Amino acid sequence: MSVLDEISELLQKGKANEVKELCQKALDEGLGAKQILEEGLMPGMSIIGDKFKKNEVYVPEVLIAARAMNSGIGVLKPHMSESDATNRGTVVLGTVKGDLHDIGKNLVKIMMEGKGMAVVDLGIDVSPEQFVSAAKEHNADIIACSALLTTTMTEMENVVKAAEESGIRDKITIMVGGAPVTQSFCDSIGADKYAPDAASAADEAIAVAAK
Ligand code: B1M
Repeated sequence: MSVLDEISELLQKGKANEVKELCQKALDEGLGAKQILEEGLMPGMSIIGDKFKKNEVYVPEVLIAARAMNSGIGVLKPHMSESDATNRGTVVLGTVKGDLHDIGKNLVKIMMEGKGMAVVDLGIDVSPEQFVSAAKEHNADIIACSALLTTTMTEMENVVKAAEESGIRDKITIMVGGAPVTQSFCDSIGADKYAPDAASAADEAIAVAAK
């Protein structure tokens, strides 16, 4: 079994320490952080997601798998930064109100910081008002919203409305993403940018801030 398959297996079993050690081993063997993420950690989490859907595993198993994924990401993080560039723009980032999923959001943060952006991470369950007030406080270029649930992605429209009501809409780019979010959903709620994954979110953010 390859080290990447082992990482996937151990992540599914929720073995946080072993996942951490194997991610380090894979790096030591010369594998890239991106490859370890995309071919080890993410496939493991995807299998857990499928099992969760079929009721073959339940919330506790998913939580310990998520913890193992986060411990692996922690080891990879220093190797995912492309540069130590100075501030290339400011992003206010969070998972929308009612939504507790943060692994994808954390990856977006890592990728954006890796490109030299300043990221104000508001965490999970972030209300539209919190997004807007943090954007004002930090004079942000971008509000970036993550959602993993079809029931919470609708909160993104409230973020757009809150930005309009507070008078900052013309000065801020609103970016949306997360598994259920699509370009057409982005267009339908009047947001500005959609990104399908963390790396493209960072590319889009750099392009926006450079304008
Ligand atoms: Co949840 N969950 N979950 N869950 N969970 C999903 C999302 C689900 C698809 C599982 C399923 O049924 N197959 C399903 C949603 C169904 C739907 O709405 N269509 C679901 C459900 C139903 C629930 C609960 C309601 C379950 C329950 O309690 N009955 C509950 C809701 C809690 C809440 O939020 N209020 C719940 C709870 C949980 C846990 C707490 C147990 C845990 C979260 C732990 C954590 O995040 N710290 C959890 C997990 C881990 C998952 C799955 C298994 C994995 C999600 C994940 O982290 N993926 C997920 C199934 C799945 O996705 N296969 C599932 C890995 C991550 C890297 O991917 O977040 O998609 P993702 O991020 C991607 C892109 O989407 C993108 O970049 C990343 C990759 O580069 N991206 C952006 C993300 N944000 C972006 C923002 C951007 C741009 C790109 O711009 C701003």
